[in-house]
Amino acid sequence: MSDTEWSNLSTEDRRFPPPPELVAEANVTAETYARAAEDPDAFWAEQARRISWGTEPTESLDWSNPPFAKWFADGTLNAAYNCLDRHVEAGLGDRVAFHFEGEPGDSRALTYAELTREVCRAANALTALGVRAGDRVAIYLPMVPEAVVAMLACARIGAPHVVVFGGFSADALSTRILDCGVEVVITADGGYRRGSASALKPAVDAALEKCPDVRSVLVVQRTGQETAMTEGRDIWWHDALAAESDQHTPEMFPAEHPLYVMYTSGSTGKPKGILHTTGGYLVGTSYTQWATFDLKADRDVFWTAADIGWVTGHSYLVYGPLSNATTSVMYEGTPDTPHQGRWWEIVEKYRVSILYCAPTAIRTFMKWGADIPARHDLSSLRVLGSVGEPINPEAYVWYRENIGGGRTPVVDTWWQTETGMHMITPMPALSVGKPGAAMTPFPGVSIDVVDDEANPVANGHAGLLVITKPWPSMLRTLWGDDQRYVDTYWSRFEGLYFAGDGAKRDADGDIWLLGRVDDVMNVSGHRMSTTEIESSLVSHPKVAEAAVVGATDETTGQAIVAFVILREDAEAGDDIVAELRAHVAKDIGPIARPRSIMVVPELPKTRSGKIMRRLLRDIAENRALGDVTTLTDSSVMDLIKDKLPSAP
Ligand code: 6R9
Repeated sequence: MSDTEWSNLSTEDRRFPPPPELVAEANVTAETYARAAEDPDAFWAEQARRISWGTEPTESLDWSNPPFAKWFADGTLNAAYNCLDRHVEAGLGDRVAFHFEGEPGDSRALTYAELTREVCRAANALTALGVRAGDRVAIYLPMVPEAVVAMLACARIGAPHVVVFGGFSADALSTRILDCGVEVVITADGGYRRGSASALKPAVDAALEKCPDVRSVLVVQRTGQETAMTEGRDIWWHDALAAESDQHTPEMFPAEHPLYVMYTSGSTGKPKGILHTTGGYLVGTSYTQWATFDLKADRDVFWTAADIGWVTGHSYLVYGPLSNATTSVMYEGTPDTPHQGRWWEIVEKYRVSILYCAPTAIRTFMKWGADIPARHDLSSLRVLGSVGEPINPEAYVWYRENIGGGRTPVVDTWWQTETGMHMITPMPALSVGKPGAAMTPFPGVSIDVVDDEANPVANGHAGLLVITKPWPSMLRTLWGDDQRYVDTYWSRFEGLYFAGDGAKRDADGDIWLLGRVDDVMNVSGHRMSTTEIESSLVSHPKVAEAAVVGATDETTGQAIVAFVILREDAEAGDDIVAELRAHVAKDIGPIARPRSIMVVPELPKTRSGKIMRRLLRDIAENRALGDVTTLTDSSVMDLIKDKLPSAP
C-alpha cells in the first residue's frame, strides 16, 4: 500500500440545497466560478477594484521570483483608509462598525465615524511615540474595541502589528517581541474572563524583563484594577489619545508594504512569524468575506466569534468586514458567562444574521444541550460558518438544525494563517451543502489533492492538499527567515504549496479535509484519518467531543486511542466503552475500532480550538508531557490524567 492510500470508508449522504430566498439574491453564481477559472489574474484584478487605491495597480500577480509572490505591486493604498474614512466619505459615518458586548454586561456601539476618529488619535499617539512606517508594534489585549483601534492605527501609519493572543504567557510574548524586533507594546490593565477581571499588564512587565529594546508601553484601562506603571515607559492609552487630534491624513503605501506578522506554532522549533502584506491581503479578505457569507452589508449583522489574536480575528473580525462596511458584533468573554445561553442572548439582542465560529464551540453547545439555544429567538440568522478544524457531520447538522432553525446554510471554510483568506468553502446561495465537507476551491483559487509523487488523485481517493497557484492574500515569507519559508511550504513538491493537511475527493470531486498530516495514523499498514474516527464517535448520541490519536503498538505499528467527552445528559454506564467501540466498527469498519477509549472531562485545545493531539499522544504512550505553552488552559492536562482509570 502506498503512503498516500488512505483508508476512508465513512459515508455521509445528507444534502442541503441552498434556500430559494438566498439564491434569488446570490453574491456568487456558477458564472463567477467560470469567469475565475478562465483567467484568475483578470478575476483578481476585477476584485481589486473593491478597494480604494492611491495609485491603481496595473498588474495582478508578479511570480518572477517564486515562491516569493507580489500582488498588485505597482499600486499604493492605505488599509485603514479602506476600512474607515472611505465609508465615512460615502455617507456611512453613522453606520455601526461594532456592537461591543463586554463580559460583565456592559456594551458599546462604535460607528464608522467614531472608529475613524479613535484610529486617527491613536495613529497620532503612536507617531508621537516615534513609531515610523516599518516599525513593528506588539498588541497584547483582551477582546475590546481598542484592539481593533490599535491594529488600524498601526496600519494607518504603516507600522506592522504583531498581535499576541491575550491568553498567552509572558514567555510567549517575549519570544515574539524579540523575534520581531518590537519597540512599542499596546496592552491593557486586564480583561474580563469567566466572571472576573484577570490581569494582563503583569505578564507584559515580566516579558519586558527580557526585552530591553521596548521603550514604550501604552496601557488601555479596561478593568480599573490596580496596575503598576513604569515611569518613563508606560503611558495610559486614554491619556495618550486625549492629547492628540482626531484628524490624521493617511499615507499611501506600496501594495507590498508589510501589514502584519502573526505567529503560529510550527510542528517543531520556534513559532513561525507569518508575514502578510497590504494590497493582496485586503483584496483577498474583502472579497472572501463578501462572497463566502453572501454579505449584504446594508442589512447584515455579522459575528465572528473568534479572538483577535487568531488569524480569523484579523481577517474576519477586522480587515474583511471593515473593508466592506459591515456591522459586526464583538464579544469579550467566554460562552458560559454568566450562563450557557450567553451567545444566543447576544444573537437575539443584536439580530445577528451571520455567525462564524469553530467546531469546538459547536460541540460544546451540543454537550450543553439543544434546550439552551431553544430559549432564544435566533430567527435573524441566515448563514452559519465554521472554521478551524474539520466539522464533524453530526456537529454540522446540529448547528444547522438547532442554531439555524433548519433554514441556514452552513459554510465550512478551510484556510490557514498562511493563506490569509478562505481557500475551500461551499457558497451559501449556490452549493448543495454536504455535512463535513469544505467542498469547493474558492473562485480564483487553485487546489488539488495529490499522492506522494504529486499526481492528482482520482475521485473517491485521498492524499495531500496542495495549492497550485499563488493567491492574493498568501503569506509572503516567514519573518526574517526566507529559507524556512521555502523549506516549510515549497519543498515537498516542486512549484506547489504544501498545506500539511490530508484531504479526499468524493465521487463528485468535492473536497473533505482529513486533518493534519502529522496527525495521521498508520494501523497495520492502513493510513487512517483521525477526523473520520472522531466524526464517527461524535455521531453517537452520547458523545459530544472526541479526539483520536495513534499510539505506538508492537503488533499494529500504531493503535487507535480515543478520548471522549460525553454529552451532559448522557448516562455513562459501565459498558459505554464497549458500546462506542462497536459503534465505530459498525460505522467505519472493524479496522477503525479504537483499541482503547477514555472518557474525560476536557480536551487540550489551542486558542483557535484545535485539539492538541500531540499531548494526548504523550498520555496514550505514557510519556512525560511535551510543551504546553500554547494551550488555552494548561490545567486540563491534570484534569485528564486524574480521570484516567489507567493509561494503557
Ligand atoms: C483559519 C485557521 C490552519 C489549520 C489547517 C487545518 C485546520 C482550518 C479547517 C481546518 C478542516 C476546516 N483547519 N479550517 N481543517 N476544515 N474548515 O484555522 O488557521 O490556525 O493557521 O490553522 O487548521 O489543519 O491547516 P490556523
